[in-house]
This record gives sequence, structure tokens and C-alpha cells, in this order.
Amino acid sequence: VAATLGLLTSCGTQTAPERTYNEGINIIPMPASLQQQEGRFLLSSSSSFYAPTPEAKTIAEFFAAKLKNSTGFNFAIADAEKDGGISLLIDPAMEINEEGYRLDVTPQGVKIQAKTPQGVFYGMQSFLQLLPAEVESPSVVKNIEWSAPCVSIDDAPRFAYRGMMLDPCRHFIPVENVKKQLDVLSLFKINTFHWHLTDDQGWRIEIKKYPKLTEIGSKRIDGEGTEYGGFYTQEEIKDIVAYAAERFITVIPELETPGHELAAISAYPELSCKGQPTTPRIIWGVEDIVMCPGKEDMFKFLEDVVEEMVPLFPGTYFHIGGDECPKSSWKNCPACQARIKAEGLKTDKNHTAEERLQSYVIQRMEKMLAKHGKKIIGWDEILEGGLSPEATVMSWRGEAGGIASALQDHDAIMTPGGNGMYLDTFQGDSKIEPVSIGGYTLLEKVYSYNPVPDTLVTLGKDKHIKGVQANHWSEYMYNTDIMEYRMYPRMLAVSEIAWTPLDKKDYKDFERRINNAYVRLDGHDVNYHIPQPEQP
Ligand code: TNX
Repeated sequence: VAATLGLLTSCGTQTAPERTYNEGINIIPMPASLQQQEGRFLLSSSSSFYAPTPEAKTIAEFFAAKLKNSTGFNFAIADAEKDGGISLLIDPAMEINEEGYRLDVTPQGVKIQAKTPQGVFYGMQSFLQLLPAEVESPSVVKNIEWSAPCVSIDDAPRFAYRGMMLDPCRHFIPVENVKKQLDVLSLFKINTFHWHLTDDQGWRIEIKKYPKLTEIGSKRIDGEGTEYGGFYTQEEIKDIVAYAAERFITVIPELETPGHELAAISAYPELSCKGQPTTPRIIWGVEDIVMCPGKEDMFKFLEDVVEEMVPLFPGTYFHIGGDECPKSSWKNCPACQARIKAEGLKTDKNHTAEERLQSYVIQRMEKMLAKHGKKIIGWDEILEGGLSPEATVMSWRGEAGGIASALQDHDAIMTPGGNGMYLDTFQGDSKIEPVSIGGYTLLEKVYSYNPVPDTLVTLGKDKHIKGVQANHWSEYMYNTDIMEYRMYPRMLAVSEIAWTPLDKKDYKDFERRINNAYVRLDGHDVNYHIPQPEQP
């Protein structure tokens, strides 16, 4: 089935982009402010980088190596500013957003100024998008003029959190493909990679103290009776985190608690209330067997896992899951009921005792992670039973969770499925598209999402919306071809929602710019979808 679907995605239904792709300004996401000027800047074999600080030099080296692939030019990194060169200037005193930059392209040269290395990196990404799209080619492209229109750009993101979530649990994503997505998404200024590493259908991270998590928990028997599995070693994770950091992407790991953990429970059955032997889940949907908060050893397990995970992920945030945890097993569990009693978690008018027990788990996770200097993010169910003091809510069941969180002066990240942030859905006619979880999320719908609800603006609480994320749940992403097909070009719309000021968004113009982006995606061998005119 997967092979057939793979074929279906790569033939027949797509039309090639038009050859007009290099006309006009094609930057995605559209900058906050851009003025086009007369003339063009020509990049040549004698162009050089001027990078007067070590951080700027690292970025110059990164882009010199990349530009060499497509242009074949050997760019020198010089100590003095030269005509025809690219200057990367970092000034911590510059008055500009932490991620902002100023980009001036004149016939004499390119100048990028920013407060931080990240700003300079984004300035370079914008400059690259002014060059012919073939600049993303992995091999030298001949007979092309590497020129860019003259512009002055003043740019900064609308949101500090611009995320994508990948789910290697339902279908595994090999290291090289994870890197590929990071590489591609960094072109479009995505800065956060939420990595969903544990779930019912597979445990995907090596934990040295608990080897059975990967020996048993990373494998399942699929429908045809074959073993399916995969996991990341800690070395591979470090490698990916470093790769992301080079591209100014922070990795947020997710350790699901207390539900969605059947794979871990299969390896260590004592983690559940009944302790019955089980296997990683082989079908999709919500699993009833969950972790047992009545048992102190269950918390010890989480503490040990956290202790091994934390050093791998230098970012501030740690995602503790918290979604879809059926509580029937806790109702019939003497240890859970004893915990409810001991902690005084009585049913009140807002919450059941079991909901408050879930909140107790999340609060313990928060304390556990605070000891390591980490802050928690959780799916919006963490609102039920009372929010942990410092938690950030990821709003997925619509926007209500995000709104409730902001009203309690907690930060929130918007990722509502119904508003187009779930990219496991169809993006065209379901009769010809590869099977998906269901529902239609056309490119325009993704693009039209505004992560800040009006009510929060009215109440002056909009500052708590830190940003937006698209989720790529992989139940119906049998391989990375289908995953990419679902991701692109919709992720480009997400990048523009996350970066571009609301009043600068323009779908018609975005559609035009996407033709240029397709050629860039081709350079990375991305299996993208092309929206068809006859949409359902
Ligand atoms: C709900 S979103 C889930 C995931 C599924 C997804 C499918 C969330 C926090 N939980 O476990 O993969 O729906 O769309």
C-alpha cells in the first residue's frame, strides 16, 4: 500500500511550475518592510564575504560553502570591506528585534546588519531568496546570472516561536531526513523543531538506564505481520540538535506523560496501574492503558528519563505531552485512589478527582524539570485540573486552550487543528490524494490563519501568544515522501503566518512567490504537492 501511495504522489497529478519563477521579489516569508531600488547586484567568482566578528565568520563560512555548491565560486572571507562583497555585521547595540536584520543590496555590494548572529543568518536567507532560485541547487548550475535586485529591507518576525512538529513515533523519520527538513525550513525562518519522541506506537529515543525502551518499545508488529521500528541514539540526537543550532533552530523534545505511553509500558509493564504485559499499539487512536500516578516508581522512571534527555537539548523548553489520557484505569486503581486521598485531590465543581490527579502529574513534571532549569510546555489538556504555575500551553483542540491560558497570564502557542495547523489532512481531492487522517486543509486555509484571536487583543492579553506551530502527525505518513508531500508547500504558508506582519499578508502574491519556492524545494529534492485549480 505504501509503495502504491509513494507512486501516486510522484506521478500524474502534478503540473510543472511556470518558467516565470525568477521574476519580481520572491522572498518567503514576506519581510516586514521592503523597498526595491534601481539596479542589480552581481555575485561573481571574485565576490567575498566581510565578516569582522567570529560569529559572523561562522555564518559566512556556512553560506560560502552552500553558495559554492550551486555557483561553483570559491568565496574568500576577508578582513576588510570590499566592493562586490557581502558584509555581515553584528552589533549588539543595534536597536532592532533579536531576530531582526537590515539588508541593503546595491550594485556595489550587500550589507547585512543585525543585533544577533541569528538576525544576520536571516538576512542572508532573504538575500539568497533574491538570487535565482537555482541557488539552492546541490550542484553547479551553469549559464545563469547570479544577480539580485537592489533592495533595502528592514525585517523582524511577528512571533518569536515559529514551529513545526514532527512525529517519528507512528512512522519513523531517519536522521538524514530530519536534517533535510531542518535545512529546508531554515530557509523560511522557522526557528523551533518540536520533536514528538514518545508515543503508544513507538519509543524513539535511546535511554541508557532503561534499554528495553528501545529494545522492546521501539518495535511493533504492523498489519502485514512484519516488524516495524526505529529509534535515535543519543549521539544521533546530539548531531541533529547541533545541525539545527547551526541553522538557528531550537529543538524541543516531547516526552508524553501520563497517556500515550504504551510503548514504554510494553517495555516496563509496571509503569501502568495493572502492570499487565502488553505490546506497542499497532493501530491508531487513543490508548486506555496509561501510566500510573499512584506509583512512586513511575515518577522515578520519569525522573531518570528526564535526567538523560535534558543534557541533549540545550533549549529552555521541554514538552511533557499531557494530551488524551483516559482516566478509567485510575478510577479502579487503589494506589491512584490513595494518592488522590493523600494529596486532597477531591472532585470539585470544575474537575473530577482524576483530572486533578493528571494535573498533579504535570505539576510534578514541572518541578522535576525546573530543577534542570527547564520550563514545561504541554498540550491544552494540562489546563484541566488546574494549570501548573509556569506552564506554557500548546492549543490544539481549537483556540480555546490558548485563550484560557493567556487569560490566566500564561504563555500559549497556537496549533489548532481546525484552523489549518494540522498538516496530516488532505490538501486536494481525496479521490486522488494519498490517504490521510481526513479533513481538508487547503493551502489558502493554512495561509489565512491568524494566531492571535481578537478577544485577546481586546483584553490586552495578546502578548501571551508566543507563536504558532504546524503539526505533522504521521499515522498516514508511511514514508518520508508522503510526509514531505503533506508538509510542502503548506509549511511555507505557516512560515509566513509566523513571520510576516498581518497587514502585509497577501495570498495572491504568496501564490506567485511559491512558484519560485518550488524551484528551491527542487534543489533539496523535496516531494512537494502542487495545488490544483479544481479543488474540492
Ligand atoms: C491527536 S494532537 C493527537 C495525536 C494524533 C493526532 C492526529 C494531540 C496532542 N494528540 O496523538 O496523532 O490527533 O491528528
